[in-house]
Amino acid sequence: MEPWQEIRNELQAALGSAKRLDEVEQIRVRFLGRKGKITLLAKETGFSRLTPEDRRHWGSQLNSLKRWAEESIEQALAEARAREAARAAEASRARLDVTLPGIERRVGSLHPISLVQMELEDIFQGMGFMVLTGYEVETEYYNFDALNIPPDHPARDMQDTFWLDNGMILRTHTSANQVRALEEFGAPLRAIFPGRCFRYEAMDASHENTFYQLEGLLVDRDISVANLIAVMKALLGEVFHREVKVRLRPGFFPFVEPGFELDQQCPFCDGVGCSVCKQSGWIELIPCGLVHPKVLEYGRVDPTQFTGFAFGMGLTRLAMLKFGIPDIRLFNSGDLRFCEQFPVVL
Ligand code: FA5
Repeated sequence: MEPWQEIRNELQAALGSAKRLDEVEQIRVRFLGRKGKITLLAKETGFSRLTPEDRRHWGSQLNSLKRWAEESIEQALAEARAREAARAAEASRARLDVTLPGIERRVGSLHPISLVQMELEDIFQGMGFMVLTGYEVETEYYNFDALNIPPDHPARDMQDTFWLDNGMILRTHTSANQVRALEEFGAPLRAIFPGRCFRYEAMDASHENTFYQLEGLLVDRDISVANLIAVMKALLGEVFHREVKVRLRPGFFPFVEPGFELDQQCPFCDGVGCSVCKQSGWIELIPCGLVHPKVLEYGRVDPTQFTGFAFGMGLTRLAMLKFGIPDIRLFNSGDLRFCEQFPVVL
């Protein structure tokens, strides 16, 4: 066998069994180093003693052997390097560095309106009320007509309405659920309707065009104003964690008769007078009244057998009072710094 063929076989076998980078490096030195087999073969050939023809033959064989050896070793080195990089990556994945700083997990918080809504739902469910949400996009019928507010009634102007192209409206109040609930469940009935309402209004610190109300409806036999006051007092006592003084003033809403505005003694100054209650000692809180017989009839409930009360509190305004929030526009601002200030209760 020609010597270059022997060296080729030997190098191939050596590379085949070398896996690590340093092993391949050693092979490179063994074959191509200063005293490597290929280098020595070239030196020891004694070209001057060869015939010109043999010299050409040996020269070209030696050159091609050297090129082949260099390429093969280079490729083996690259493969060994890639294998070692993969091994190192695997090892660093498997290693746990307990000195690294932890990854901060941000805990979300509930919107203050959600907090108040959840609290009220709990209180009312404890008094046997069911929770119904209804529809934000409503018909004119349930929002107005079925509540004893016919098209030409001036009370429609009390609530500026967003009209949709298809004749539907964005509900202006949660009272829109009253007749829906009566139709569906009949009497006796205890239900609350928390939800978002919309009014085409100019915005300021206490008026939003998108705000939340929580409506309550209780229909049963022999329900009177005394029942209404008792439920309202129980509710406010739970929300403000103490006994709350209330008073009723006459109020007008076509769907209740008689109608009232329920005021709460100012929880910030105990009725003495402060900036929150504008020195009056009272805060106007919950419009309410006894359900108008016509509304019961629209809901297919016999007004000679049943009476009821209804109230429609501003959930957004209640949240302002409870948390001392000075500007209603903060609620819809989407500013996380605002939401993060409220305790997470789950
Ligand atoms: C009503 O919407 C009646 N449906 C309430 C009612 C229900 C009366 C059942 C009788 C029986 P009023 O328009 O006053 O009433 O609104 C009720 C509450 O919603 C207000 O007291 C206030 O807290 C809140 N509210 C009304 N308009 C806005 C507004 N633009 N921004 C924030 N809160 C508002």
